[in-house]
Amino acid sequence: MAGKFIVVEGIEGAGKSSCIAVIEDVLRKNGITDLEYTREPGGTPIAEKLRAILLEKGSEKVSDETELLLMYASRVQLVNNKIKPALEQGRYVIGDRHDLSSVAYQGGGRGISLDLIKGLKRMVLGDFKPDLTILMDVTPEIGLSRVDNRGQGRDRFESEKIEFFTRVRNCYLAEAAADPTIKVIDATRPLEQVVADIRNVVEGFVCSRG
Ligand code: T5A
Repeated sequence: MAGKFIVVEGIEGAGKSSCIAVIEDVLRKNGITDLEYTREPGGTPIAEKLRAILLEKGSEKVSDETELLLMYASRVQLVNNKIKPALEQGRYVIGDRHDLSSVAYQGGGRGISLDLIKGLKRMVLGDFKPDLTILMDVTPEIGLSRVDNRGQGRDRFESEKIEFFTRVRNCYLAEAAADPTIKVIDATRPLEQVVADIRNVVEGFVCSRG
């Protein structure tokens, strides 16, 4: 496709919002100004309804398999109706989470088989994948303390135990070790250092594309 899809991943409070701002800045300074933004779950009217179901702390337990299927239902709506059309027009798309979140959270966190998740992905999205993924890596302790400092309470996922986020983080790191398109940033450090590393990764990506 003519455009490029850059995704930011990480556990809660890893600093994905700050990372997206840096990506945008680097792209604009390189003359890439026609940008599309997405977030997952969500990003289209139907996908946003699924997001509300997924994040609310309701009285009915959401089973792990339902969670996985709703994540992919949301993702397929977003990829088909927003991401692919933008890429076909030659635009850059910056995504707040994508498929790797399902591998890390529903696979690593919930314990659903990674083969099953990757098979489902292939079935509904084929070989579609981001051109670059930036994984903001923090310990769950640091990430959750940042979430709490925002003072907005915790959603259904943020209410999980530390052990859940440790499994999610380990799965993210294992996937990154096996895929050169995933770049890991140590996001436990002060923001200036984190920003400098993100800048280098995105500059390198843009230069490699000419
Ligand atoms: N999910 C999602 C799945 O389980 N499977 C899936 O397939 C998908 C797509 C989405 C939830 O759904 C789950 C994962 C999630 O639990 P969400 O509300 O979109 O829910 O949650 P998050 O994406 O985690 O969003 P957050 O806002 O919680 O995380 P961010 O974006 O990483 O946090 P951010 O950037 O706002 O930073 C948090 C705070 O830390 C500070 C920032 O200023 C901010 O206040 N900060 C730093 N402070 C000090 N030093 C640094 N280096 C800092 N970097 C940031």
